[in-house]
Amino acid sequence: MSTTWHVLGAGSLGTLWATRLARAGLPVQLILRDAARLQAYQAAGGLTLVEQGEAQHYAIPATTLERVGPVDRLLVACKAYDAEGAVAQLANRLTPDAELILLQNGLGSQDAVAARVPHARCIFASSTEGAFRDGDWRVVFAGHGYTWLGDARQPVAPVWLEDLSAAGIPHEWSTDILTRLWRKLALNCAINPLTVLHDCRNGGLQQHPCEVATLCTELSELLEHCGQPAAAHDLQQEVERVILATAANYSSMYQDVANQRRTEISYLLGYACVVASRHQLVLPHLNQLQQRLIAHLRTRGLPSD
Ligand code: NAD
Ligand code: KPL
Repeated sequence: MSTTWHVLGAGSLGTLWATRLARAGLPVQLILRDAARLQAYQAAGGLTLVEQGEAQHYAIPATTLERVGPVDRLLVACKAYDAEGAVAQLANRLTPDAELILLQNGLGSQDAVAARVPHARCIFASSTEGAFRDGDWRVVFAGHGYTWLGDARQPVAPVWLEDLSAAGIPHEWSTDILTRLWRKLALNCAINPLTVLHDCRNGGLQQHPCEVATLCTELSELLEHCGQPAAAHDLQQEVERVILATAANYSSMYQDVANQRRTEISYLLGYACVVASRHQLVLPHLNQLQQRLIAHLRTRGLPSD
């Protein structure tokens, strides 16, 4: 009998993973916040995944944080700011050999979760897949991509990667997952806040080449100081390439702000600034960007953390 995939956070990525695992015949159970969410889920009768305009319904079993039984394998698909609190609520249900897969973008939340569950194996993930919710319990698979998974403390790949292959989830085991996460964080820091402040699509940043270049210089300096020179390599060229390749898109942070949702600023730009100050690095443009973004979020009535 395969180990059950417990999915904590039935939002965009959680649904994208849960539905593909379930349709491959693998055991999946959703863990919902409380009885009210469970009741709403049961009324909907399951999750819906929309792929290329076609909606498929999956009646995946669900339970609540309070009622979940022993958990061997946990996919944590909450936002970065919710991950630690959500995991803490079920820490006493984790078995001695439990493994957690952390899908959060940015950095900081993974260490916070790992500190809450010191006996569990925490696998970090970085994904370029794209999904969004277009209704309660309904998710649109918007962009095909790849997910890198890795464990900086234990380089041996887990056997359950074969479940991901069976489910058609494109993935690769990475022995340098921290470098991947830092690189993605740097890309997000160079692009996302500027799209919010200039109120533009990613392509609009082609009108601000000096601002982008200055941020890339400071971010590269930070990466070098953090022992991540590979993540700094040709950063500016990659940022420019991503701006061009995604010119018509709105960044994830832009979309969060436009939809009055809390951003993950503390795990992206905020994390970069905290680490810079820990290294006593003076990065004036990065700090100024953070202050401008915080002020912008406050004027929109959004949390600035
Ligand atoms: P989301 O907001 O769509 O889903 C998060 C879900 O977690 C929500 O359903 C929320 O109700 C649930 N949740 C929060 N706290 C909970 C708790 N205590 N108990 C149970 N459920 C709880 O978020 P998302 O877009 O799926 O993003 C998840 C993470 O993945 C983020 O860090 C994001 O940056 C990253 N990511 C998302 C995408 C994407 O395309 N959506 C792509 C790459 C990375
Ligand atoms: O990941 C992104 C995001 O919007 O969050 C890209 C497209 C790389 C822009 O930073």
